[in-house]
Amino acid sequence: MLTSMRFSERVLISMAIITAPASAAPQVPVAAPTAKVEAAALAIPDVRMQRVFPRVKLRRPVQVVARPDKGNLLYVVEQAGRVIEIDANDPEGEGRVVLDIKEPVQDKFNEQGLLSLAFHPKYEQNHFVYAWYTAKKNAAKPDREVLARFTGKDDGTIDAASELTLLEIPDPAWNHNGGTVLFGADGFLYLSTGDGGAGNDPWGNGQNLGTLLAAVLRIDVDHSTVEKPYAIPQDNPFIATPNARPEIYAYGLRNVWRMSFDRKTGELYAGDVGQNAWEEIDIVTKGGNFGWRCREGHHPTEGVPDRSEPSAQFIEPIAEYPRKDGVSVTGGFVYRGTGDPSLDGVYLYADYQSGTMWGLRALGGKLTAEPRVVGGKRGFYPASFGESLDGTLFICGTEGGADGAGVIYRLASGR
Ligand SMILES: [Ca+2]
Ligand SMILES: [Ca+2]
Repeated sequence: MLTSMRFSERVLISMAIITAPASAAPQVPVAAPTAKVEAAALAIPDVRMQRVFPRVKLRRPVQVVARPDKGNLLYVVEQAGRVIEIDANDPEGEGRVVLDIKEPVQDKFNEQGLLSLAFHPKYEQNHFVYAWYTAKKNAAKPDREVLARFTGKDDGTIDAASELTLLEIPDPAWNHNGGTVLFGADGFLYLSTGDGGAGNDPWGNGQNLGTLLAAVLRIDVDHSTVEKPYAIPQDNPFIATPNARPEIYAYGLRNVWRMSFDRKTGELYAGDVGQNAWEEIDIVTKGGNFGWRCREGHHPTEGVPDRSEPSAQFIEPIAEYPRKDGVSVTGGFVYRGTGDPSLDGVYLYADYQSGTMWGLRALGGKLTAEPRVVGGKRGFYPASFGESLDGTLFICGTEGGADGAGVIYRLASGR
């Protein structure tokens, strides 16, 4: 493993080579002041957590999302099936419930519930909002995961009766349900599904392109077909592959709980929760196979002898951490706000159980600064990071146990 210092030096050297004109001879060494500036640009600062919205009563908040047309409004997803609206201009406000779908949502086990919410990029015009949740079974339907569209009202609430089901995936086990729903700059909806559950992928979903599980999906929700209430983007990678689901954008992913786009580079960062040994961070690329269940982090798994070695077919993670540092990765965001320049370009992520928070820098799928512990809090269970329209980052979760009080912190550089 390279140390960050050695890695920085290597980057500087390669940059010097790239930026030197072809005709320049002899090569001049990198001047010390330039090296200092570059080293500062690659540094990763400590990150402190500042409690915000203390009067908002939250139970198991699992996501904070910003409304695209009103930068002051943040929506907090509660796992049991409620959405709470918070006005950031009213730091002492109590928030208000704008959606309650506890009735259809199955929230019996810890990984179940209303898991993610995404506003359509043109929400101001169409008032569409998308939810990913585990649903209660009934006489007609089994345990399943549901991607549904709801419609917001002019008063800011979301009409529970407006539900339109876009996708239903039968779920073989209570765990590993993904799941982040979000929109890309391309206007398409992205969804992480999880491998179905149990342990060690007993159904072989990880490497199976014929299932929507263990994947990141990409669909066009602005168009529909006779068969489906959505369309398949023309350049989806497996659209012409026999027996593959055309919705699949990337696969070989065990259970991407949280993923986000770097709003500057467009790269999709995902935290893929590991089995018994390694938690990993991936940069999800179109058509990519991220290795599960042949690989866990940078390591071969047991029981798949023919396919467990490093191979060109598997895209390795950009970072990993072992069990001693945590048990369940919560993927975060690359900071792109303007208020905190030292954090620009740092990808933040955390572990749900240890409460540790890390930062790293990456470019083009490769680390440019090794992960380092930047903060976190013992006894805090970070369920999700969130990003406001201006790029301010938040983190939400519970304190005093996984079922403790729901809290939101704002993140800023410094101790
Ligand atoms: Ca499941
Ligand atoms: Ca992997």
